[in-house]
Formats: sequence, structure tokens, C-alpha cells
Amino acid sequence: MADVLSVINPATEALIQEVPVDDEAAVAQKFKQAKRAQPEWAALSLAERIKPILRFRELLIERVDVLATLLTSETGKPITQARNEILAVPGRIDFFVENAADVLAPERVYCEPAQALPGMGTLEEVIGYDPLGVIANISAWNYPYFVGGNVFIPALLMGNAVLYKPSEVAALTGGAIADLLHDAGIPKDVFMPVIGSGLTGAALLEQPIDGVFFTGSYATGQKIAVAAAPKLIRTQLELGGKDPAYVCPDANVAVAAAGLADGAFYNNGQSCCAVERIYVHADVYDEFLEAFMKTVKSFKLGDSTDPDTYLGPVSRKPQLDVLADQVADAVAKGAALRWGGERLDRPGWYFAPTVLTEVNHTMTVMQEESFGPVIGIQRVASDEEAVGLMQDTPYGLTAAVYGTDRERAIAILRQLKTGSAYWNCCDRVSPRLPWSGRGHSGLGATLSRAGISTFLQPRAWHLRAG
Ligand code: TXE
Repeated sequence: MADVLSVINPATEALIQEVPVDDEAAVAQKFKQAKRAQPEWAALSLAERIKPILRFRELLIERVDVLATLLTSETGKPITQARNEILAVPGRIDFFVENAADVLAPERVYCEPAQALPGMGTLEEVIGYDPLGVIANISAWNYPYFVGGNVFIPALLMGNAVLYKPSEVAALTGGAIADLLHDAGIPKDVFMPVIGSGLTGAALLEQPIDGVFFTGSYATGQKIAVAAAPKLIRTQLELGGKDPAYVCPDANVAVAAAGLADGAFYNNGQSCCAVERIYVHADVYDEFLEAFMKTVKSFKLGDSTDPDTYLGPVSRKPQLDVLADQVADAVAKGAALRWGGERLDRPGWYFAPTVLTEVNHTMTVMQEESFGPVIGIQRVASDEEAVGLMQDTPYGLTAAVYGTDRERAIAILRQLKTGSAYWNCCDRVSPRLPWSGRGHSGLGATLSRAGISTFLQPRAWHLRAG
């Protein structure tokens, strides 16, 4: 394991900072501290645990400029999108705080009156809820505030201690999140950042943790599941997708084109629920393509620190080759390259926004997660053809249908195995709804009440009055 992580600015390729890495011994020590601190944290009242979380909420807003600048520097995320991400966290905190008491409340599910026999007083059956204990929160870099906060905020509210491993691509932001929580009053040993690459993540899984909540790729998710299996602990995996969208012949084409262009290219396509495949009915194909291209060409690409920039560099250098390979594979198999298609000749890891048409499912661009500013658009002759193609993936995170007929859209979406279904919208997450994937997109759910109760385990209380 290397001693330091080199944090590089994707927009300039300059070294920002070298960050010390937690080795096996440091990880073991952090686990010990968290294990010792957790019972005291769980013994506080919910109101006492809510207080520092609300202070964290305030600090996010107060320090948004500094935090957004840091996030932009290490991931290349355009500054306006970095601010949007941070300023959306308070809404999620509000949902968690408003629902925490209800989720935690014990439920009396049965009560038997006392009988006139010795030792046979009233019998009550009550379901109580205990925290899991010390959990590992292994996180991705693409939305560190969202994907981290979806775990550590409800986990802390429910009385768990959290060992938080930010991605190596967002290590400085991970440290900043930890500082913010500590400044807000979360005890240092109750929330501990664990800094490093996948090797540090693997070392964390060696510890006798009580649950692992992972966000990242399918490939790593499988490794996490294998490492966690013998421990028999709660294991939650929020993984990638190859999310499809279908434009019906009755769609409002202008709305569909603008929405899907944003869904495909926001955060440079580096969203788990980014639109990755578009199917368009032949009746509206030409009109859609024209409107879609117009929107894509209007996106401002450039310096991530400029508030008007919509497209910055990709966050990881190796992804440039993945994208170039997908484009080359598609073109070799007959796709038409309508726009972009290559790395830009400028400093930084910039890939031109890329639109491919005449694509089909023999091409990797329609099969494997692109996770970048590349989209394939395929013409289809019917709803049935669209459904068949949308289903042709091992992933199942989200799917979208654009059209004016609600029943038709819902009938299409019902046939797809996805955790989220969108009608006339896409690339959207709500704190009130469960965020989950089917198939290779993962296990378990964050957000919604299900995403709070997942940090608890039920206990059956059989209480007989003496
Ligand atoms: O993932 P990686 P990335 C998905 C998104 C894409 C991926 C991108 O669709 O597929 O995440 O994130 C650590 N043992 N989602 O590139 O490489 C690693 O250090 C333990 C889904 O970061 O899998 C990092 O902290 N840990 C989503 C984390 O795992 C290990 C929302 C993820 O790394 C490890 C956002 C190991 N052996 C992104 N190897 C959703 N569905 O909600 C690596 N890591």
C-alpha cells in the first residue's frame, strides 16, 4: 500500500496535494476507536444526535464556496454543479431528520391482558430497533456529498458509528466532510475518515464491522459482496447502470430532447443514473435528433471554475481510453459519429461530448457503462422493439419513457426490471423515494424510509408483567 495518495486536478493535470494513506494498522486502530465510541453515541437521545446533524446542515450552506471549489479542483466537476450538489444535501437532511423518530419508534404489536394466575401478568410484544454498530461506508467520487450523505447521515442518526472511506478521487472532499461533521459536534471517534485506494477499502473490510454500505462499480461491488459474505453482515451495494430512455411517437419532442441531453451529459455523464442509451421511435426520430444535437452543441465546455461551464474534464484519466474504445468499436461496426468522438487537444482530461447514431447492441457503447460524455441513439419501429432493447442489459438502475400517454409509458416501464422508473423525466433522485438497483445495479436501498431503517436491526421484546 502506498504511503500517500496523489490528488490530481483533472482540468490541469497538476498535483494538488499528497494525502497520507491509512495503512492496515491505522484502519484497525480506527475501527477500535469507533467500536469503543459507538455505544455512548447510541445511548444519546435522538434529539441529541439530530443537533450536530442540523449544525452540519448549516455549515454546508455557510461554507459552500470553499467546499465547492475543493470538489471542483479534485474531480473537475463544473463549479455550478458542485454547488448544486452541496446545496441539495440540506433537503435530504430535512427528510432524514423529519422521519427519524418514526422509524426508530418501538412498535407494540400485541398485548394480552393479565390472567388470574401467578406470573401471568400482562404480556406485551414489542418490536424495538437497535443500530447495527460500526458500519463501513465505502463511497464513490462522482457525487461524494450525495452518495456519502445518503449513508452516513441516516446511519449516524440511527446511532451507528461510521468508518467513511471516500473514493481516492475525492479524498480531499472526504476529509472536508469529516472536518465539517466534527466541527458540527459529531464526536471524532463516531465518524472517522479512512483515506486511501481500494487496498485501504479492502483493509477496512478485514475489520469486524457490522455492516458495509458501498457505492461504486459492479466489478468492485462483487468484491465487496465476496469479502462481506463470511461475516454475515448487512451488505448494501449501490452500483452502476446502463440506463435506457425511449421516446414514443406521441412525445413532446422538444421536452424529450432537452431533458435527455441533460440526463446524458450532466456531470459529464458521470452519474450512476445518467442516460446511457436512447431509443427513438422512427416517426419522431429526425425531429428528435435535430433538437438533441442543438442542445448538445449549446453546452459550454471548458474551465470547470467558470460558473457558465456545463462540461468539464472527466474525473479519471483511464476513462478517456474507455470512451475512445467505445467510440472506435461503434464506428468500426457501422455507427455514425455525429459529434465529438475524441479526447480534446488541450491540457486536462477533456473528452468531447459525443453523439453516435446508427448504433446497435453488438456495440460496447450500447452494452457497457460509458460513465462519460458519450451517448448512442438508436431508431426503433415500435414500443415492443424498444422494450426488447431496453431489457437487453444485466443492469437495472433506472429507465425513462417520454410520451404524452401515461398508461402507455407505465405499461412499458413495468416490463423493465429497474429500481426507478421515469415518465417524462430522467436522471432524478428524490429523498422521499427509495434509491435501489436490480440485477448488476445492486442490492438494498438508500433514501426513503427504507434507507433509514436499513441502519437498524429489529429486536423482538416479549414482556410479561410479573
Ligand atoms: O467506483 P469503484 P468509482 C457507480 C457508477 C460507476 C461507479 C463509479 O455507476 O459504476 O460507481 O465510482 C473502493 N475493497 N455509482 O469509480 O472503482 C474505492 O477506493 C474495498 C453507483 O469510485 O468501484 C472507492 O472508494 N473497497 C451509484 C469505491 O470502492 C474498494 C451512485 C468505489 O470504487 C476495493 C454513484 C476493494 N477491493 C456511483 N476496490 C448508485 N447506484 O447509487 C475499490 N474500492
